Amino acid sequence: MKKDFLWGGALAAHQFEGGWNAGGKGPNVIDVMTAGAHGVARENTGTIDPNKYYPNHEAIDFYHRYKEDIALFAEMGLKCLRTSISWTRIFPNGDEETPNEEGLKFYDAVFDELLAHGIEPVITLSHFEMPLHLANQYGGFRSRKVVDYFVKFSEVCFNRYQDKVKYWMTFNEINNQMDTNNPIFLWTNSGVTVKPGENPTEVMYQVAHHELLASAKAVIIGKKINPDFEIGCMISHVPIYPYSCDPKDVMAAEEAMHQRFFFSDVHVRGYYPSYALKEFEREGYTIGIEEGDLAILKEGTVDYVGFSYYMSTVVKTDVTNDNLGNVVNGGLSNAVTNPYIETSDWGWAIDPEGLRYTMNRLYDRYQLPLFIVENGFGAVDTLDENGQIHDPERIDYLTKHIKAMQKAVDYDGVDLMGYTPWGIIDLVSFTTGEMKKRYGMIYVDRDNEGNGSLDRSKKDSFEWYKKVIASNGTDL
Ligand code: BGP
Repeated sequence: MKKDFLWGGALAAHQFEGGWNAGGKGPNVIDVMTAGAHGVARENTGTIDPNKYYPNHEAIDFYHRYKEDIALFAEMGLKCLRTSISWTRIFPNGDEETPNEEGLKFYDAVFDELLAHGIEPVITLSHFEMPLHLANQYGGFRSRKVVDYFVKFSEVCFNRYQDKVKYWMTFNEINNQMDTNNPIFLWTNSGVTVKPGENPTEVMYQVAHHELLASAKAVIIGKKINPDFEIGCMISHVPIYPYSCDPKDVMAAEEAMHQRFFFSDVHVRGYYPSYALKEFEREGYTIGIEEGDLAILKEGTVDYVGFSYYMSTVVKTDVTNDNLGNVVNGGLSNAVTNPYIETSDWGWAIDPEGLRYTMNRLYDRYQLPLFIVENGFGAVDTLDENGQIHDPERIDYLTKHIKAMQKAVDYDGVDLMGYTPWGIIDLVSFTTGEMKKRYGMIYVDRDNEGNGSLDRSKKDSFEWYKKVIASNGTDL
């Protein structure tokens, strides 16, 4: 890999910080979500119910242990750490005039600690952490006011951390909400719940317009504050394969891929793709786009394409799948299982070739540097009699994906900035709220009910990844 390749790890504030009401932080949309399990949806309780358990409230308590954790990240040799700034630490309700100084100071301390260890912060501004007040009071990104509040929050962060942070992303996995069958996505991405009688897809596109506008405005302001900033988008990329070479299957996959590309097409190109405009027309969607919006989208395009890659999926014509609302089929009613590949315990298809395929498609389409900002293997880890974790399956998953990534770079010529595997330290799962779905190379003693010492220990993958980074990816 190139000399300055950003080997790192990825996290998100709500999944690992804890301290949900510390330092003046306000509640966000995830703070009202209980724990679910594989196949059991998380409940959105709307307000905090003192009788319920909310896994994100304490998470793994990085808020109080950041020095210890950053020392471990440094020992592993990370060149960068991707995390998010929790919006409600900075604006507890979202619509205040002035930011919360204590929240700003927390990230000063975290970024200083990272930089002191030679670790570059890579920052997502919105990783499912919208202030609850903005969701309840304004209907989240249904409202253009929330566009202004997000832009203000971004501006405050850009100004404050302009000498500490160079790499930014606006919205995490902004395209998740294309799956309107699963209410967790519109809620966590945008603070939106669909009302009876509404067309969920039309609501989603309206909300999407506001987010794309907010992202473009943030990019424009960010570049004025510091022209050296690199500001990217972040999409979840789950490639969709045709089930067979039947041209009907091929076209079904092509059409479904519009879902995957819609957001990045606008982020990168600065205009709505023709297939989306045709869809609005065909379905009779009325999307409120005000004068001047399109010029802003055009001006505020991104510098790089950040994406997550976990799995691939398959579609087949003439199939109707009634198991929607399931993360694995991504809301596609014609999704089927891929007979050629294995899945994780959570049903996620393990497909390293799909990463190379994705990198080629994205690079070909956009001709911008790519950044793999999430990839990983969620699994149950078991302690042996000596309290050690041996995780050969995780090492195997990551090795195969790194090899596929290297092939895309060395053989296909894709320009890649870095690789940050997801959940470098165990954290709360986003989709299920569980602790037992672990991605980390550092184990955290905590279970699904919130019991455990929170002590940290190294898994086998810790030493393995350390060696990978030290050899710049040659010693796998
Ligand atoms: C992505 C999110 C992350 C993360 C990851 C793994 O969708 O950006 O926040 O959690 O997926 O998903 P899960 O935690 O549900 O296994």
